[in-house]
Amino acid sequence: MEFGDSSLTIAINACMSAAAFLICLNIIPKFSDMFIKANLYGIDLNKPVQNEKKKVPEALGVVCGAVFLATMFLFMPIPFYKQLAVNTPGKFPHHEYIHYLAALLSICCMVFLGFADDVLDLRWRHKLLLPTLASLPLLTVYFININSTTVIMPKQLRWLVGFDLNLGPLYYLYMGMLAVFCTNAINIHSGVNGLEVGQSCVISLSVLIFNFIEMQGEQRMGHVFSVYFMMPFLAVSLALLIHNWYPSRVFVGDTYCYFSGMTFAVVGILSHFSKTMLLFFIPQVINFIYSVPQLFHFIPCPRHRLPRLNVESGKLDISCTTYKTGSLSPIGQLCIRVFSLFRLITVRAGVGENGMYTQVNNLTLNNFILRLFGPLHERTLVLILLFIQIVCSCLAFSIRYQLAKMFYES
Ligand code: P6L
Ligand code: UD1
Ligand code: MG
Repeated sequence: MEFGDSSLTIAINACMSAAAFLICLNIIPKFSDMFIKANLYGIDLNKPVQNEKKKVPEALGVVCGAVFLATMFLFMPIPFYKQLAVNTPGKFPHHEYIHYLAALLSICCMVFLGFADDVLDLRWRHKLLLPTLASLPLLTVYFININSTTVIMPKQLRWLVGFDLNLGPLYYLYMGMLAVFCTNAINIHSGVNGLEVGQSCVISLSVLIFNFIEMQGEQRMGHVFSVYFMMPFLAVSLALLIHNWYPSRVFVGDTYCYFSGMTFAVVGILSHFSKTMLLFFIPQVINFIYSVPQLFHFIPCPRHRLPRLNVESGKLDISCTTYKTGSLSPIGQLCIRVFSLFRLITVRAGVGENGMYTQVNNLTLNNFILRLFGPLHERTLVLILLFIQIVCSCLAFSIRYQLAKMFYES
């Protein structure tokens, strides 16, 4: 396919994305009541008491996912219109077409499994299993069609391991883990109105910028493929963001987090920029690393770790987890000691009855920001977090284009 061709198909994709945006924007409110009737709702935990009984429809990400999939199904034949018009037997590029099918199968699986999670409230270990399962179609196609498992080594290491290193099966493990990481990292960096969708919008916009920069290079078709997925994704996400923005009229649910994480993983893997993709996840990586002690239960992890509303001031305070002093495992104690050494946590010993308990703030980036800036209004907190996401995207670009020069030629 020539370059002129792909600019036409990109333009068609952009128009279809605009239509998807408008459709999503209009149908999400219409679905809200149906979701509440079907018992798919949550309570906004950070709103004052008079609002506490108000049901907010949850898992509206499934509407976005459906509109996204429909858009892609309609779009899919378009990049192949020339071959379809002629349809010479044996000439159709099946190996290219199968990429679209596998990508959409993986995303579709993930939306379905994410919706199941929202309806059934699955356990944490399932949250690791589901993305692994959903990424299998993708990995199979990667194996059949691409099967490139070598990574280019930085200049400084070439004397030791050579120009490149074949990771073999480890590379497939890495790709499976990428899907698990992307989905769950977005899901746990959440809890204030608009954050889950907001961060996804910033990431997809960054990916689009990266794709348009790289489209001039050798790997053009990979980046065009990524653009085809990212534009409709950004469109449906923006529509959802408008409804999910403070004060939320709908919640996105785990469905959306899985859908968005999987879309990023699919695009990163099939278009060969998974490492650059990870660079756009810096806040999520930091939030994940900070959360590790609670995720592995070295420190108790309550069901919700989102910041707590101070009803008098109307602002959000840090939320805490409490444990009996001295009851932590040695690893938990070590985590507390290391984090306090770097002043990353607030520890209050001697609380509760008889002062037998210790309180630590929940280990999330949200709480960390609140520690730095003091109590904030929910909307301010989201804006700060999204601003951090944007700054980190700029950092990612400078790492990718400046720092990478020190390790790789060109
Ligand atoms: C395809 C191509 O562009 O080269 C890549 C360029 C290009 O290098 O590959 O993305 P690709 O593009 O497929 C590599 O092969 C860079 O973008 C890179 C291999 C080594 C990757 C190393 C790290 C990835 C970071 C993952 C990066 C080169 C510069 C390396 C600097 C490394 C610095 C990373 C800082 C990240 C991140 C900050 C993380 C915050 C940590 C906070 C800790 C408190 C994940 C980090 C995980 C940490 C456990 C198509 O055209
Ligand atoms: C993850 C987090 C949890 C956080 C939760 C909500 C971990 C390990 N898990 O759990 O700490 O509390 O997301 O984001 O980090 N809600 C709000 N306001 C919002 C978004 C959600 O009040 O802006 C509440 C609602 O009650 C909603 C519920 O969170 O019903 C949804 O939580 P869910 O997505 O099921 O939580 P997890 O993803 O399991
Ligand atoms: Mg969630």
